[in-house]
Amino acid sequence: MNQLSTLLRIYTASNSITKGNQNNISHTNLRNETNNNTNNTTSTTSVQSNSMPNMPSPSTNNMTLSSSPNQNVFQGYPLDLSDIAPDAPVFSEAVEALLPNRLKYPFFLPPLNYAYDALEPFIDAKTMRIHHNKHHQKYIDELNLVLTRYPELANNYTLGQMLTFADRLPSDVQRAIINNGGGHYNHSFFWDNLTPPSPDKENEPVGELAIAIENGFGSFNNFKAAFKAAALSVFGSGYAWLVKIPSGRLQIITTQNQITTLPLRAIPLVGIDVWEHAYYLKHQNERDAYIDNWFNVINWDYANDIYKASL
Ligand code: MN3
Repeated sequence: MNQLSTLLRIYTASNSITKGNQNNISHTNLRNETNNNTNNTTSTTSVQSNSMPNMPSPSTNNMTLSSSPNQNVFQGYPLDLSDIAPDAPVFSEAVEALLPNRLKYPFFLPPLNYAYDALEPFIDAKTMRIHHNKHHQKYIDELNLVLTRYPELANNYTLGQMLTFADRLPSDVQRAIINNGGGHYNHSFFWDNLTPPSPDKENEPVGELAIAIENGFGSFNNFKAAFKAAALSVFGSGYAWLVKIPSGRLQIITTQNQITTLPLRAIPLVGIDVWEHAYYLKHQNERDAYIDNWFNVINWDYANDIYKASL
């Protein structure tokens, strides 16, 4: 089965299965792209899906990890990254320069390119402040803490490498790095992928990416409808993404919790955080309205820069 059909199956599956199995199917298929070990993948998802959907709860997940019967499935220390050159890019240098891939330990909260209230009225200042200062910071703190246990890993490999090759991480920290490293990566991207709204024009794709979206989805409106459906389909916490997959095509995918697009080798172009902490203060349970508002503050220039760098 080629990668595209697998990706399509991810999205289709999440629309057609029962609630109880939804997380596992989506996540398992995603990880199966590069990882034959489904036991650990499935257990990661099922553990996380039991946590509160609106809280990062990395400490809770770490505690669950230590009592998991499936934890001893990878190589553990010493690292099984011996064939991976330290600091080697996963994507091209040009693409990685625009993404959080090159971030290295110790990790810090990146400043926003705009004020907390700059996305009003679409995303409110209070949500932005708490989301950035508290939620994102928590992932970073947990990631730095867990990496003190593996200096060789911390000092040699980029965040992008740790997440791309997460199936090879030491088993006792693997889940914590997927959760908290993924949280750092996804949020770092999410902030850069937002921009203050323009008062006098509709926020639409630009440049080469605009053409690629037209070609891939028929029209921007078709893309919006498909993307919104995908974002609504995420059960519990996760993300919807527009990515460029290795074959070169654009694709909409979803990921659970803080799973990134990296295990798929998919380059993120646009991504929406649909954890409840991203919208609950302003929109309460109305994810639908949050998605509509978010479309007004997508940074299409940034998305197009990434796309152009990938060509
Ligand atoms: Mn978030």
